Amino acid sequence: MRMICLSVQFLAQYKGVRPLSLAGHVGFDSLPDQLVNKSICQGFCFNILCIGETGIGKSTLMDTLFNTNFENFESSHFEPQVKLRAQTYDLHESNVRLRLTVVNTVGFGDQMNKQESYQPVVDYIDRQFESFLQEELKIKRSLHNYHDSRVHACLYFISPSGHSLKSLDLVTMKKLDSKVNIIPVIAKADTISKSELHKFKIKIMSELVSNGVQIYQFPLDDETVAKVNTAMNGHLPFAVVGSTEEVSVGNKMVKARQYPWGVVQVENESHCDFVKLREMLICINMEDLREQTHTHHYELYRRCKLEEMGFQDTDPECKPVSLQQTYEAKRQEFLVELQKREDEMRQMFVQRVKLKESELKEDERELQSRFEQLKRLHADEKSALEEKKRLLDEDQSSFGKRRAAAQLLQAQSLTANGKKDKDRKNLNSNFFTDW
Ligand SMILES: Nc1nc2c(ncn2[C@@H]2O[C@H](COP(=O)(O)OP(=O)(O)O)[C@@H](O)[C@H]2O)c(=O)[nH]1
Ligand SMILES: [Mg+2]
Repeated sequence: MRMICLSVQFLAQYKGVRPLSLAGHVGFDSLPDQLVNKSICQGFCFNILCIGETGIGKSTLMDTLFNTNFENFESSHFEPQVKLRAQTYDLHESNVRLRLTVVNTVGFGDQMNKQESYQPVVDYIDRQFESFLQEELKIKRSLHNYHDSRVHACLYFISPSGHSLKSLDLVTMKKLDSKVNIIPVIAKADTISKSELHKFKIKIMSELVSNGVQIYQFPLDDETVAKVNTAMNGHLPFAVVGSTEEVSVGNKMVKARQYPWGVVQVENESHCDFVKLREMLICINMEDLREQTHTHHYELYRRCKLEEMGFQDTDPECKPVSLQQTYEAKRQEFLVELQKREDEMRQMFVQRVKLKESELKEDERELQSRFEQLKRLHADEKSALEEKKRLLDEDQSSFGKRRAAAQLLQAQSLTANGKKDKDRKNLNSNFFTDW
């Protein structure tokens, strides 16, 4: 049925293509089988992101869903920031190989600041898109053996409060709904009564709608699964119970959680929605989740990124623009921008030189005036010294004169004294002679 549906779509795409009937067997009806064989050979890849607070039951549900024991690291409630831990496993069922990556949010909801909780998740999803885009843009691409790490499904674990969604739940889902297929689940659904669960589901859905949060809707375009998918869309969010413990019920062992008052069977549809989730996520819609991721979420990321880089499909007059034209236009834009910046830098340089020149001139003027001042000071000091020297010379010559006069006087007085002594001696000798 799906094939018929697809072939009608195929023909509708190519208007003007004439349908022709074949006269006999050609063989291209084996194409679907060729595709199946090729896919089986290549194997499949699926990546699940589990978002929910620590201890809400993420690891247990993953173990229960895939019937195995994944590497589980218990984390504390005191992580300084949210980290995303991705583990990749190789799983085999019959002849089908599945490379499964389980990404866990460690420390989600344990921070005071809500942004610190959702931002690492947003960044992680974008990083996976970015590395795929980078691979696509390479000249030598190796997409056939590229490990596609884009998140195909995001299980968002809601706490079974029975009350309403937390603001962190709404903010996170709103931030992610254009990037990933969100499947909300009510965790530990065995801790909430049946009537409360019913009301809680209605409340959650109405809160999601009123806040414009777009969750993943199981697709209805494939007629073979449209009925079951329609019914399942009405059961969202699935109320799940996880356990890998085997408990004996009747004469068989089943996965269950045992309580003093009874047993909650994980795979019993009247106990919880675990089977619905497994059917929808793995058995029916895994391929659609992968396809939606590529054609919807990745496409949006790619478009925004390429537009940001300046690429466009049409010009303002809606005429198609080739990659070459975009490249030329960008190159021209770049050259104009470069020229503009060069001019700006040149102007800036000239201005700076002018400024420096005027600063230097100012310095020179200042130095000149200081030099003049010092010269004046020096001249003043020189003339003061010369005056002092002149005075000193005068003093010295007057002193010389006075000294000469004094010496003359001294000599005269010495001569005069000598004569007096002689006269006195003569007088004395005359006196004695007379006597
Ligand atoms: N009542 C109940 N307990 C659960 C359920 N799933 C897990 N648990 C328990 O919750 C605890 C934390 O589970 P875990 O899977 O490690 O939580 P995680 O931190 O989100 O990975 C464990 O003790 C589990 O046994 C559930 O569906 N119902
Ligand atoms: Mg865990």
